[in-house]
Amino acid sequence: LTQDDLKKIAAYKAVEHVKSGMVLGLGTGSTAKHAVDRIAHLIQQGTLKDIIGIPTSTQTHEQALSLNIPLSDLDSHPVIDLAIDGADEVDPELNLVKGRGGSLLREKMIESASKKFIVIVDESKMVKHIGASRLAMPVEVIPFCWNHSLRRLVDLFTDSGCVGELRKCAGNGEAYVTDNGNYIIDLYFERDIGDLNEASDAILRLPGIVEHGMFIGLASSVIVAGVDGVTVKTK
Ligand code: DER
Repeated sequence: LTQDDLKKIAAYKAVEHVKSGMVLGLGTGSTAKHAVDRIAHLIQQGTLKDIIGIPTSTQTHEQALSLNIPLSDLDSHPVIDLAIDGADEVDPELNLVKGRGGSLLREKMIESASKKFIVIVDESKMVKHIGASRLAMPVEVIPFCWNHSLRRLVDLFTDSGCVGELRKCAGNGEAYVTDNGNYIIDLYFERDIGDLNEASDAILRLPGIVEHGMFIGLASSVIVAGVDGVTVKTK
């Protein structure tokens, strides 16, 4: 079983919770892609009817459009029945780090407006503490004086050995620009950042900061696909 097989298994399991008539939050990333594919297949088969998809990124919008999933947005559907999305990290309390694909802001807007939010991951995403791995914790910032924002973010977490860097596009080394026209500062911590809510509040109080990639208490359940099988974690 490849990692992508595991992602597909978790995605298909989550789509079993989709019922006809639902308004669905459609996630972003390589795992959520499988869920969107599966939903489209079931609509095409006639198994699922009257589905409306709310995409969490332009990337997912394009995928869903090409698969003929009827689409709308949060303005038309302020309450969503079910959102299905991946995550970069999941801790034992089902708190998440998301945003390594750059879509954290729209994902958080849609997933926090969803009655149910099912997270789909392969087992490699499970961690003891989020924000304490070598991997990035993304923060979306306005482009204006981004370096000032970077410095203020790093200063919040000096005790955790924090470094920050402006996310660049792979190809041309230009600053990565989100769907919302903002930049992303990736924060890296050497040590645990402690209470997540305190860290979240401190980050969001800084002027110029739009949103961060910690999804605290948002997930209803997490479907984890591993080589030994699939487990469903609920709070
Ligand atoms: O960037 C994101 O928020 C994605 O959902 C990410 O968290 C998961 O992407 P993956 O399924 O490709 O690992």
